[in-house]
Amino acid sequence: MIAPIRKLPTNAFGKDYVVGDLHGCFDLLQRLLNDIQFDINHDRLFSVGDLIDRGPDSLKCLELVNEPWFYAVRGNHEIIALDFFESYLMTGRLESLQDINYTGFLEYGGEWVDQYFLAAEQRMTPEFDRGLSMIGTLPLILVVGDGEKRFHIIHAELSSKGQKTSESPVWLNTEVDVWLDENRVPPRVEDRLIWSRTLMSSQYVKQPNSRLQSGLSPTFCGHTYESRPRQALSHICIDTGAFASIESADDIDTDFGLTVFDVKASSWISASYCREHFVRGKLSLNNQRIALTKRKN
Ligand SMILES: [Mn+2]
Repeated sequence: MIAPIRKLPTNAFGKDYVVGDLHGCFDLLQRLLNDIQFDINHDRLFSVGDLIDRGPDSLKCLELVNEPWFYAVRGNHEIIALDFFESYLMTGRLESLQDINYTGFLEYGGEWVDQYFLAAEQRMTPEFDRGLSMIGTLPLILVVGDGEKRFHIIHAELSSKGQKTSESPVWLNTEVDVWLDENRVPPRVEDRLIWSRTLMSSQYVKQPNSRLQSGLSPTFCGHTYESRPRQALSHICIDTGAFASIESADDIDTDFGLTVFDVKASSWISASYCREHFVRGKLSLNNQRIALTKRKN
């Protein structure tokens, strides 16, 4: 089993960016990387997971995991795909692309795998197999840097609602550090980490004084989409519905797209299938740095 939580050093040579749920929208990412003049030799791109399903090019998004400048965590779509292919991963044989154990995979955007199914040979293509094996290498949490420069990458939420062991509505750095030391993420945490929408659907999102949580470093996440990035209790949700922009072209009330966030500048840029121009914005992540307890190392 691969490490469920991984620590990376601060990027001393270039910039760090975070991208929202890609869902196969590889071409939107290319547009954004061109615009920000992403430097593959010095910059890093972090993904909040959900690389696959729904959009036009899931496998290309998955193959980004091979790039030395790209770091992703597992989203619920990656987990559903692993469940769907569980017996294929063990036996190397697949009789049909039916959802025998009902994982929900095909219904929720997984039908793209059909093009890689070799029915006569009862298996998937080698390129697909390579992509599938990459999903298994993705951690659940990335902890990047130390002290004031520290930030986290997760898929959904560090929500601790209903957990007696937590005194705040979200888990803090002190708890994340314990998981890091023990190299495990407790099951009660993992489920929320991947699936929760509690925080992003709560009143915290609407209250300007609830943007930051003392003791929790900026925590980038996705999973729940709105047309703009949002902040709640140090969570910065940058899922702005990349795949939904394919279908919203005729709807003037929606403005979905793919967002890339520049961590140091606290600014974001979004590209969409339903408009030519980019949308840009800025968030404030800084106040909390004063409140963060310093780590000794
Ligand atoms: Mn998701």
